[in-house]
Amino acid sequence: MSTKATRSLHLSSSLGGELYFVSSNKHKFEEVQAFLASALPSIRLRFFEAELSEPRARLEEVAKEKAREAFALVKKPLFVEDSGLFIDAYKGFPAQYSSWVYKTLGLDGVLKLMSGFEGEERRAHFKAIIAFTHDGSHVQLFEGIVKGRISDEKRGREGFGYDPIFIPEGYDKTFAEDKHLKRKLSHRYKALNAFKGFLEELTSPSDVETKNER
Ligand code: ITT
Repeated sequence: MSTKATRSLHLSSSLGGELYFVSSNKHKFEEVQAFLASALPSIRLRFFEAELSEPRARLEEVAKEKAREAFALVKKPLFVEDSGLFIDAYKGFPAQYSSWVYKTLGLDGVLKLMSGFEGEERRAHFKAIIAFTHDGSHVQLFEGIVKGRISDEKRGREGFGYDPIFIPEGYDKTFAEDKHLKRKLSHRYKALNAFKGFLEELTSPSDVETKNER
């Protein structure tokens, strides 16, 4: 059996059909749950609520650190996610400071920062990094990005965080105005889709055998 196939089998059995999502954000969990319930119904998703430390580093580094810290608490296969809003006109700010900016400046503060910017100058994107670990040491990352722009005003009541001021590319509604739009296009759903491919490979015995035969 190839090393990759052995590892897949080991990972698959350590997963045991159960997977933890660790976060302080219940809205995120709801979105993750909605996705996995229909995409991978065989996996039992558990929510472990915890505020994990977020060093001021790139999302990838933050997500890795969060996964390792979460494993010390849960000691079961798990994933975490770190996201951020990146505004082109501010060279990607607030990025890893997204949480802090949301709590301090708030949406009105961000809209103020954007006053005087028009059209292309309002371009922004969301990025999500999912970090999965089954042993607290190996960490796999999955990325999702959605491009869009900052709206002129807050619109909509769905979603959370920056959703009322983010309009995905090719549309005129904010994520907070249309949760179906968010479900279809968001950074989180794209990262989850990539993660889903990995989980499918992990939990499908026939796939392991096929690889084994190659
Ligand atoms: P964790 O415990 O999972 O880290 P969090 O709310 O701290 O939850 P992040 O650090 O990943 O999440 O998010 C940084 C900021 O970006 C935070 O203010 C969120 O509200 C915001 N954010 C994340 N995902 C979002 C989304 O899908 N739509 C709008 N805002 C989002």
